[in-house]
Amino acid sequence: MQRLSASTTPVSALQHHRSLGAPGIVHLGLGNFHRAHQAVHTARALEHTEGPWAIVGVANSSAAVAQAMREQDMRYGVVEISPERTEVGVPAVHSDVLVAAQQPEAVLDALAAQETRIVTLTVTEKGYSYSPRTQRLDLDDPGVRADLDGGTPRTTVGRLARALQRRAATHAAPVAILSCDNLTGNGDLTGRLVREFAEALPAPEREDLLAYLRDSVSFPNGMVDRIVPATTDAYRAAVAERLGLRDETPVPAEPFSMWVLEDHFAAGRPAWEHGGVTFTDDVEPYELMKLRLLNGTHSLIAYLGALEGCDLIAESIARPHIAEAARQVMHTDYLPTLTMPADIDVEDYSAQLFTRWSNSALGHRTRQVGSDGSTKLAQRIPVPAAFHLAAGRMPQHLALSVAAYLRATTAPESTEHTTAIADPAAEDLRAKHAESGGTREFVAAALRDGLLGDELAAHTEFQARVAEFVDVLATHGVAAATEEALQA
Ligand code: CS2
Repeated sequence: MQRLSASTTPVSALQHHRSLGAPGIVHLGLGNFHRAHQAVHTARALEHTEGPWAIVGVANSSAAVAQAMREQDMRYGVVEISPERTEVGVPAVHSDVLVAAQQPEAVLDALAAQETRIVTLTVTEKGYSYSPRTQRLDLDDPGVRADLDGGTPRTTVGRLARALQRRAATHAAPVAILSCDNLTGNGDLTGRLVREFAEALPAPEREDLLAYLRDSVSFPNGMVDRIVPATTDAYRAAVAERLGLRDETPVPAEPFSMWVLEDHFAAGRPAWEHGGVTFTDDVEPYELMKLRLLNGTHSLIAYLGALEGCDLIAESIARPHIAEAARQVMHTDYLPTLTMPADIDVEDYSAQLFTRWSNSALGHRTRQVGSDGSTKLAQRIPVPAAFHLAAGRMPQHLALSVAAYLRATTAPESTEHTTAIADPAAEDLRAKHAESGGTREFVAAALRDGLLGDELAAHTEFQARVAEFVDVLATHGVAAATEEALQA
């Protein structure tokens, strides 16, 4: 079978027919999410209005995707899949790909190039080198310390700051840095972390970088949303079947996609409004709605499902007691903490979420959503939990979410799907679990170092409730725990 390439891509699948302009965007984090979300919205925008907005994609360490994209003239299929239909599109918007671990200098050059006018990032919650407890740059992180000492930077924040220094010292052209990760106030946070890096530099360097940041760099906030699983052979087969071509690096995605942005681009932007992007002065309501109703509920579905032996999110949400827990956490715990965006109907939005989670054709796995809970949950749970606790109410299903995470992480042997959940804090949590005299003590130890911020670390009642749920999960299982949360 012929390989997907510039010359073999069928016109019917091509999502961007015009010639590619200059590389105006450098993207850090060449994962599936970027390739199915930002790349597709950008292809649609460029199809409408041409411009110098080709994307240079930077993989962090994995060379496989970059290699396959090079072999395919930067082309890959986005396999849009639902139980009703499968469609393959080819967003032809990348002009080059780099691998940061192998080409760190080339990455700095690309970020610092005058023609680069936007830097976008999908480096996941754990890629920002910040302390979830203080929300500040983690100056104890060895990577951050090494980047501050000089040499070729290895962390994302270090890379951005060093590239911005180089821009300031050479052409001083403005640039926007656009985080596309699931973090509250993702643009504000990124800007703050880069400024904190700058502030930790010696005096002359510090002042030059801070002045450039102030005058020429913007950090728009944005909300991103598309469920994008990992690539499997089934998706390679789908491209082969639909296009008659071999694609080594296709991306699966649900049909739904949403991107809401603040329009603060210091050096211009693609006509994304023609590519399905919503622009608004206030992203926060969209961001919080999505982080809590989708992502927060997703975590609960993933941990309860994995603990019950479900491989897929769709399998998990098909179980009535898990669906009920999802409804409860959404409606009772998350919704009261939100001001919904004016153009979104809450009933429609939540019904749509259930449909999206139930997409059985997608193959989205509980282990994918469950992984990295130690960095994800801090974005999803503490603020809503504190909201209810301050009003004297116990958010039962948020406590259950934390309990299910702790149980899945400290009893990985529960099922093959809990075994497969990866988390940078797993070892530490398991050690605390092994050392503690009982579940109460363990939960207190787990939260003590700021896993879910300072407020929950000090809230003994919340911890007691979490501990009770951990025990019920361990001795009676998921159905009993969801029943108990419902009855409480
Ligand atoms: C998920 C997200 O893995 C997770 O934690 O909740 O990746 C989710 O699928 C996306 O944010 C959807 O936009």
